[in-house]
Amino acid sequence: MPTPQFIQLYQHDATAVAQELLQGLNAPQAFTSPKYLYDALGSRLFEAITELPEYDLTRTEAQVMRLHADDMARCVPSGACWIDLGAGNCEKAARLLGPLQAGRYVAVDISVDFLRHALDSLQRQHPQVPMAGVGTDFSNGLDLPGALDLAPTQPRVLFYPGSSIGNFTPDHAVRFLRSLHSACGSAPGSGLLIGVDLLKDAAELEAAYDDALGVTAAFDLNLLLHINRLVGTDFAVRDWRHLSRFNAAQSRVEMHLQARHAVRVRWPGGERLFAPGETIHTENACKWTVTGFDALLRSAGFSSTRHWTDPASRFAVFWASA
Ligand code: AVI
Repeated sequence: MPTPQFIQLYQHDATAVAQELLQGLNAPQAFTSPKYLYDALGSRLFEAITELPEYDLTRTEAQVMRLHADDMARCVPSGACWIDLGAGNCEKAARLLGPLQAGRYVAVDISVDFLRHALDSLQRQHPQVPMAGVGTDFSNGLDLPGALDLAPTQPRVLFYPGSSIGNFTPDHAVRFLRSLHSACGSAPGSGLLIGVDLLKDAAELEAAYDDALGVTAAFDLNLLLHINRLVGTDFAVRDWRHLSRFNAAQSRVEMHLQARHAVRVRWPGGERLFAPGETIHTENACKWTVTGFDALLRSAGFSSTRHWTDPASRFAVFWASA
């Protein structure tokens, strides 16, 4: 029985993290990177979000994959090396490895500790598919480690489901997609399979990011507790409220934490006073049209694209050939 290979590249640098967070908190419009939403509790709250009636992205993407599996199998090369970005519990790729005949599977996430359990059990289900887990922060571009020893002649399928690309600004998205294009390598047939949430009614989008149960509010507010641990700030959750706003000019839902009254936040060596109503911008979720996303893929270097949607055209999955 083969065992997966594990490679941990990312090393937590407490000073660099604190510097990055304080730079954002001190900016005229305070902001934080959405990656800090995902501590252990944040990751569990995100899983709960995917079950909410208002948040249909995850369910609709799964529906698109199910409805169009046969057509996708005709586009995606068989025997390919699948590189699953943000793999987590490897659940989404697990449904495709068999039907799309993967020849190798590489799960990528910030820490191999998130991957070990899922990869060990996936390996038992597919003993013939060599598997590896890579712990790396790929948010600023994907760099695959030489230790994977990827075969130059084996086609690669970069798999980036979940519309996480929506959490990048368009400029950042194009730079990131360029790095995925080069990670496709030079074997013919390689490409990117990516899920994208599509533009829809503003009220519906705002509700998807501000559900009636308050799970998304908890997910956003939990960021403050995470920052307290990372930077030594003294944020009190009760001083803040969660906001979800659709910004039509930028075609994105924005999440903000808004000060309920004047709030002084202190940390070792500094402080900031937030006026009543002032916000910290915590996440963008860009919503694309099919033509807009197609153009983005092409400007990142991908040649031809195919896409599939659900019957109501709420979500699209694109196959972009390298
Ligand atoms: C992970 N990402 C695609 C989610 C989204 O829809 O932008 C994160 C999220 N934020 C609030 N709800 C879900």
